[in-house]
Amino acid sequence: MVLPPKDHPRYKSLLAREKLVDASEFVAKQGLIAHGRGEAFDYLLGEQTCLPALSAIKAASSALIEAKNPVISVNGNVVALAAREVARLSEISGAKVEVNLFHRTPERVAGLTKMMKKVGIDALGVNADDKIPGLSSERAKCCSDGIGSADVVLVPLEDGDRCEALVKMGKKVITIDLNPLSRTAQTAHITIVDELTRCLPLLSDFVKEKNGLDSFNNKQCLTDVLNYMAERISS
Ligand code: PTJ
Repeated sequence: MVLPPKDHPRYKSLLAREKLVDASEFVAKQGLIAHGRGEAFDYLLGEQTCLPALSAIKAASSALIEAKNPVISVNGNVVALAAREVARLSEISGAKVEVNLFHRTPERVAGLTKMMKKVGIDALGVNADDKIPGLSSERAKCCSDGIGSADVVLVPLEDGDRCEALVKMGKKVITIDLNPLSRTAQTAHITIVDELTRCLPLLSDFVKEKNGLDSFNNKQCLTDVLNYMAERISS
């Protein structure tokens, strides 16, 4: 990986791009487009965690603390950008990690599982023996001892169809998505509108401190985020 100079004003952004390029064997090409969309929304947030996002992170912390069988679902972008942050959250919360891909190939699942192994996590996903009902995409394939039997699923950088299908299965769905208007953001129970690598450490800290928020309204939170963006634009 070619590291950007640390004093570059866009260091974090350049580093994220390098990480995606470095793992390009296992990141979907479409994932690069998704990342660009995320970057654009992050500009509107001022590349910082806004107060409504902080409430959502606390609500997510409560959900993970109360969960009996939580699972963190990871795709190519998530592993490339945040394998370590996912590993820490998994260790602190006791959540299993499952590789679940939209553009699924056996090679990508195996490669991403290996990348999680390097950070100490035995991720599920290779032996997918279960299906999420109502999905015709490859994302339906999941593990019965992972997403299949989970009560709470954290699905960062998700596509709307699966989010909806997981909600229909009766699971509590937490997502991380910089786009507050996406179908995923609108469908999940708890939407953290924040950048993945910025909010995961906060979420892990809150879970560790048993710091949560029980009363949370996702629709109101999304409205608050949109108002925050609008105020930033108008000022
Ligand atoms: O690895 P695969 O095959 O499972 O494919 C993964 C992608 C990301 C290609 C797939 O899930 C996809 O197409 O996702 P979408 O529908 O483009 O949604 C991704 C969402 O994540 C978009 O709304 C982006 O704004 C948002 N996003 C992108 N990068 C980040 C992000 N949100 C938080 N942090 C980011 N770094």
